[in-house]
Amino acid sequence: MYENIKKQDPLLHEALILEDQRQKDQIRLIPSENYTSKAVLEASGSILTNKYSEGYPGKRYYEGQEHIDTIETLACQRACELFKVDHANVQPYSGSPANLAAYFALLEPGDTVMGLSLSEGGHLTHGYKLNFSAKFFNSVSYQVDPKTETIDYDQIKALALKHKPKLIIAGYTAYPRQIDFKIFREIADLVGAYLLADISHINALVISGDHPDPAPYADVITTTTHKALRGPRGGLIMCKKEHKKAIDKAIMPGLQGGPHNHITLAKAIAFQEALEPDFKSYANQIAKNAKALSLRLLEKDFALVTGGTDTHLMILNSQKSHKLGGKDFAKALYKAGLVCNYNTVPFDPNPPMNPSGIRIGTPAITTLGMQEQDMNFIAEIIDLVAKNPNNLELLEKTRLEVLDFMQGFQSFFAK
Ligand code: DSN
Repeated sequence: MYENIKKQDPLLHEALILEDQRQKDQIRLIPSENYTSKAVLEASGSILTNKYSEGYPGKRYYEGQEHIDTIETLACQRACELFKVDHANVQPYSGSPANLAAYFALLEPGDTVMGLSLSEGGHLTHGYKLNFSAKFFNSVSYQVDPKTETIDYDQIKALALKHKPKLIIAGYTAYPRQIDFKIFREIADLVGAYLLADISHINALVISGDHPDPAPYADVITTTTHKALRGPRGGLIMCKKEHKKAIDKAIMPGLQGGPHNHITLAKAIAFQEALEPDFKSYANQIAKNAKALSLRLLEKDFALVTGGTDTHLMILNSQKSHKLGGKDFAKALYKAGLVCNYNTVPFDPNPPMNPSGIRIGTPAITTLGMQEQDMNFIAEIIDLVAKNPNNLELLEKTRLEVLDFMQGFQSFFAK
């Protein structure tokens, strides 16, 4: 594998091979990560990286676009079919540029935007103080209900009436419950705001029907194309037809230059994969696995933010359940062969670099074929590590057990 890199640059080749093996050996629970198909990988590494294509199909500034136009047009058509939207722009380099383009298309600098605060599960681009979304716009953050830790629609309505935002953002990075896009639409209409649904995390669940669909309600929908959707690293922006012109203009020339054609090809391939019936079974299984894992963890007295999950992810407040900070917990889990990220919990007294919890999710392990019964093993390991985070001998013994367990899930890589 990677023979040309090996010949040309052995140092980098070694790092690449080690990472390849790591992804096969460990139980990867970071909810935004996954394993793409070989076709998506091939497309991402294809010769399309050699071509410049500023503009849109039929309207480019460079010659030699006949094949690129075919690919981009197909990618857009497949995205529209997949998410049942009027218009799709497949050029955003990732989720953050897609969100920035939505802002540029709908707002003027200084306008008020309302999103969930970062520490409760919102994204940086939803109004975090150090991000463009708060530097160029007036950011008013809503928070979850302190008791239930769930979205507080009454609070959002009250804040909207007070601050009259021009844009309300629904969709999160670290929130384990379903979003009611209909209520968001009603609140937005009450104050004349646009509604942006960022479905980066729940993209696959929206496709399978395991999460409510924002398409009937949102003006603009953004998503990354990786995560549960299992495409290449990239972004996608979709909208109602009345916003088509503004969205396309915001991406190019507003924000980006040449689209990454190799990634457009990979997106088109991933969208077709997601249109196949077995994608729905995969997404259903993500939700079933998350539910099973959450129930096992609750039986073991873990404190789950909101009391559980009905999506693909959950947040464990390890500070509360085990007096163990999220960073120390994640590092101990890593030594035992489980990979997750540390995460703030609602109203966290601790800072993001050393927060009170961890975030875990099931997309990647579901791609490998794990099912509900496999969640028992994972819950046992998480429990063992939470109780013995400093027992290096035990963590190493556990890592070897995880390695052995993972041998049962290697057939995906042979496909
Ligand atoms: N950084 C991504 C995640 O891990 O959820 C969100 O952009």
